[in-house]
Amino acid sequence: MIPPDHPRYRSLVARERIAGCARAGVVSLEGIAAHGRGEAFDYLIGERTTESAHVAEKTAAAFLVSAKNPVISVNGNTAALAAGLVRDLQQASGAGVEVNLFHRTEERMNLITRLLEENGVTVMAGKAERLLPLSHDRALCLRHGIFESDVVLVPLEDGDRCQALRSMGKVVITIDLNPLSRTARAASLTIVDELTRALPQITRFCRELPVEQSAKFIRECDNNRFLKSALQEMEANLAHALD
Ligand code: PTJ
Repeated sequence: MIPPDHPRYRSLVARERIAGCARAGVVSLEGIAAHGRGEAFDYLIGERTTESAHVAEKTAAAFLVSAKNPVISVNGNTAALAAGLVRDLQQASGAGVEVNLFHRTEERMNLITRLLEENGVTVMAGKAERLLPLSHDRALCLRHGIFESDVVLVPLEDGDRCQALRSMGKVVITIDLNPLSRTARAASLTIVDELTRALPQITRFCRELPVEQSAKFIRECDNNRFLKSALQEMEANLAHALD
């Protein structure tokens, strides 16, 4: 039991959740490593939503509410940390939710689907086909889901799949604390913020952003600018870390 007055309470609770979900088979062992990398970058960004991430979150909402066929792709880490937040975003944006895994097994697909459904998410069902330009099972997705989507939100994604989705002409939005990752650089829009801070903001903006402002955020979206400003923020934090 983690004492609520521990200075690292939030981080320790998330870590415990990832560990528990790894034991249950929801999170892959690789997912534990991915979480640790995320924690390290969160230290660098100051464990808060920066001004530029805030704009990126508004831009993500603008893309989602303007899309014809938006889909949220959920993996083990996202389901473990944010099943209820995915439900809220699905309700606010009208997006479909597809479970799509890097380390894919039928058992994990079923466990993650169940966890999402227990939290009120409507999960897209059907037979996955090899439709993405990737080798092996990473190519699998639903024809009426990710394959036919025009805008796809892929939090904590692998760089290869992000590039494959871009090559299919989709708007790819990711949430990734590492602004140097291949995913962050390949995406149409990267939100450099922690998953559980970012999702509620995107949900709020899906509900609040006036339609006329959506077009402006989409027009002005510049992924490189978001990445550069995250790196500048980290640089400034490092420069003053021990002041
Ligand atoms: O459940 P599966 O089988 O689909 O596997 C999921 C993982 C996450 C293991 C897989 O997609 C993977 O290997 O991802 P990567 O390539 O490690 O990328 C994950 C990225 O997410 C890294 O750049 C991390 O810094 C970042 N990250 C980790 N946790 C968070 C995060 N970003 C935001 N919020 C987090 N909580």
